[in-house]
Amino acid sequence: MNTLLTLATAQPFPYTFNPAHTALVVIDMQRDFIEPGGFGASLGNDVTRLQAIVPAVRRMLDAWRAIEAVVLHTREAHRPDLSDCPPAKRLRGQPSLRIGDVGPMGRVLIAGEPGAEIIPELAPLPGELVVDKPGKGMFYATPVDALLKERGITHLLFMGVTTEVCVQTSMREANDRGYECLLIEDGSASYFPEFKAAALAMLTAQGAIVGWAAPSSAVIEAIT
Ligand code: C5J
Repeated sequence: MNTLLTLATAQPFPYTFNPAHTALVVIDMQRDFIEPGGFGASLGNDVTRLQAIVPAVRRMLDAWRAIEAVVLHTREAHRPDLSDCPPAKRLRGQPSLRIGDVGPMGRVLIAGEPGAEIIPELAPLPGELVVDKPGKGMFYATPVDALLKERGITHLLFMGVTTEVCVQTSMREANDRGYECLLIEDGSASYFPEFKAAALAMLTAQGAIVGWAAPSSAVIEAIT
C-alpha cells in the first residue's frame, strides 16, 4: 500500500504515514516476559497484565500483514556465553532467576531457549524481520537501523512490552535517529499501569517530543 494516510485522532495531533515506508515494530513479546515462570515473573511481576494485550497485538499484526508492509519483531536475548550481558545487568537486584540461569523455560533471556521465543500467538511469519537485542533499546548493538534503511523505512508504529522500558527506550532511540514514531496504545503494556500512562504522556508531550500515540482501531481503519 503506497499512499499517504492520516490518523486524524492521534495524540497530540494528526499523524501522517505511508505504509510502504512504515514498519510495524513488535517489541519483546516473548515467553520470558509474558508467561508464568519467566524472567518477568522472577522479578515479582504480574504477567497477566501483559497477556491482556495479545488479542489487540494479533489483530493489528493481521491487518498489517494483509497489506504486506514491513514487520519487525525484537527479542531481548543474550548470547549463551553471556558475552553481551554486562555484569551490571545480570547481577542487579535479587531476582529469583538471573539472566542465563536455568528456569522452567530454559535459560532465562538466552537466544534459542524456549523462554526467549516470541509467544506462539504472535510468532513471526517467514519474511518478517526478527532481531535479538542485548539492551532495552532496539538500536543498541543490533543491525536494526541498517535493516530499516535498506527497506526505505522512515516511520515506525510501536507495539509490545514493556511500555516504559523496552518500548519507550526503542522509541526514543528511533526518534533520535530521525524516524517518525507512533505508539499503538492498546498494543503495549506494562506490569505497572501507572507507568504505561506516564510513558504515554511523556512521549507525546511538548508537541510530540518523542512521537505520537493512537489506538490500533485507528490504524486498522486507516489501512483497510
Ligand atoms: C524489560 C522489556 N522490562 N522488554 N524488558 O526488562 O521491556
